[in-house]
Amino acid sequence: MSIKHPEIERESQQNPHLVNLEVDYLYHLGLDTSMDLPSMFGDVKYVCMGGSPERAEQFAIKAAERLGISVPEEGLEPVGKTERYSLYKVGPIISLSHGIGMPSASIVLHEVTKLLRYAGSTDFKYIRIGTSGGVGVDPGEVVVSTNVVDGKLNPVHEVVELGKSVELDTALDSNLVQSLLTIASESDISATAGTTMSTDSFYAAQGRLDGALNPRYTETEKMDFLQLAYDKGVRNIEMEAAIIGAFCREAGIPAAVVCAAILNRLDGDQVGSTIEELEQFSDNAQQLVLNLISKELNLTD
Ligand code: R2B
Ligand code: URA
Repeated sequence: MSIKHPEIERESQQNPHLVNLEVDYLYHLGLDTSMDLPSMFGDVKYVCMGGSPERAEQFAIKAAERLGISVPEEGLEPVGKTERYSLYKVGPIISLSHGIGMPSASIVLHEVTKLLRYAGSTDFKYIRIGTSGGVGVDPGEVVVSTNVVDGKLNPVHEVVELGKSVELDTALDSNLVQSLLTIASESDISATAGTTMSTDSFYAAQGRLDGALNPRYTETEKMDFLQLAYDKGVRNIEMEAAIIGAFCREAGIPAAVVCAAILNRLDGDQVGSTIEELEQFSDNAQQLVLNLISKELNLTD
């Protein structure tokens, strides 16, 4: 007997091959379509994701507080398996870790999107809440990405499929970006709008001089590049925004990226902030997104 895929039947642009699967195993999440996904996830409206499992849990707890959902003393239980990613469900919010880098983020984007479609969820949005290196932006500042460029400063994410290179548009959802900037302007969270550069490494691709290998560039070339990026509007550098923009655009899901700057790359390469400072930086970005969600859900503080 083949399973029912209501969302896929309705939206012809979705992957038509999935209807041939008896059970779709969302392998990295440890969930599959033999489970009652509609009752587990049918009400989801926001997928909030960041790199680390700890931050996914912290955000889930903060979201529960905002929504007035009590958190058991022993903490929140992740749903599915936690070998690769951690997924928490709090009311209409999924809080999810995506790991480091685009390959890791790409896998979980596919699986969480199939999950929500199988669950029959509608009108959901994806927001990455992450960390980044600021460019001319001080540590603690929240950068709301207006657009995303790759390491060559082009607004594309390049993928290789069947031996051929394909360039995907990384544009984010302008309404969601604008809503976040409006919310930021109404709060005391210090936020900057700017272009985000997404790269495939933390070290050379971000022009660092503190990796294990002898850089192929000089300090002057590094600073010239960072200044060029700044002049073109880049305000932070991280490692996932491009795949989030490209994937969500193709999938028709509104997406935004909100990252705390944890250092200013015009001042150096090392992240020297304390754990407490880093927690505060992440909290700034998380609170901004929670403010947006509270407003959209008409929650009073
Ligand atoms: C920001 O921080 C991580 C690297 O430290 C990476 O996931 C990113 O985008
Ligand atoms: N994450 C990055 O990818 N780069 C930084 O500089 C800081 C966080």
